[in-house]
Amino acid sequence: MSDYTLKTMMNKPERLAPGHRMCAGCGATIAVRAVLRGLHENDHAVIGNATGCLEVSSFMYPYTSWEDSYIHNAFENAGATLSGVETAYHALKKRGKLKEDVNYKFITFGGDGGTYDIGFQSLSGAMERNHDMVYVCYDNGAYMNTGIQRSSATPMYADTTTTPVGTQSVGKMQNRKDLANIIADHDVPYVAQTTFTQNFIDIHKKSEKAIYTEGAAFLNIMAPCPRGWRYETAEIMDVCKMAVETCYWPLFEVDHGNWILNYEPKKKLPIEDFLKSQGRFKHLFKPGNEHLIEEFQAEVDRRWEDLLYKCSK
Ligand SMILES: Cc1ncc(C[n+]2csc(CCOP(=O)(O)OP(=O)(O)O)c2C)c(N)n1
Ligand code: SF4
Ligand SMILES: [Mg+2]
Repeated sequence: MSDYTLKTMMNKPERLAPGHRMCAGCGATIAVRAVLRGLHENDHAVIGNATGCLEVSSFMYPYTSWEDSYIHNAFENAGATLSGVETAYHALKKRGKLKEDVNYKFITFGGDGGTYDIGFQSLSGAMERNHDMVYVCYDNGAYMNTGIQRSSATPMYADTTTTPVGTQSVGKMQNRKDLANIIADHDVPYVAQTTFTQNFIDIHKKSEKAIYTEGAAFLNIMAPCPRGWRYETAEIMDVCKMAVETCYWPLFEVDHGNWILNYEPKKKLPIEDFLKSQGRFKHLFKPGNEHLIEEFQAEVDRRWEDLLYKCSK
């Protein structure tokens, strides 16, 4: 593909049918639809999906929203299942048991809980073995389906049901794990971080690249959840924009070891511009909590400088 304009991309056939039970405006379904637009029209996919909001709401046997083959996985083995399917496919193709002109791609979707935490070992194994597959994490920064519990992707100071803000607590005490960096350290052919911005050009390009790069690829997509983050549904695009403009969620890719920064804000905005859009950070704006925002900013700055350094080499 060379034309990634929204008009062209939106005219592609949908591979996730409407009628599923995700909340209106959920970032997870937006992520899935964008990723699957990266598939060339005549190609097929085998989709793996770890348990989570996306899985329980899009596939309720005998109903499904998925137009492609679909396997529901436990958290722990989402990476392993698709690496097994991919291996079997290539073995059968080699023996001439599958049609030559039919192409399948292998894509796993997992939430942050299923990816950063519970399924991390099978993801790491699949990446290290360099299976020809894409693992997509839709990162909404908590275990949303079971009631907004913190995960290792939850940002510091977020108010969740297991890190509740109160007289004795200012929210989650730890910084979020930087999973894109960790997977890049596996030396896989392609790793990228993206979200919904720039008329979806960034996510569409990276999805196609991830799907058609030979070997293992990992996409980390910030996929906001209006319920857990506590913002009005229609504000999703502003929330994503602020994540990128404050450098909380930088857009970058690591293509065969080459670190590339895809967007550098002309003027990096203060982290307050991202935090104030969401109820989960409301307490940070109470008088006396200014130092918490300063600490948050310092961590964003540290990670941003680290990324600039990697991309400058
Ligand atoms: C091993 C295991 N532990 C716990 C659960 C219960 N459970 C189902 S969905 C879910 C939340 C998943 O969170 P995440 O992966 O971030 O996806 P999200 O719900 O946020 O989309 C949990 C904990 C489970 N199904 N399996
Ligand atoms: S709770 Fe959040 S992640 Fe789950 S379906 Fe609703 S918006 Fe999506
Ligand atoms: Mg989640």
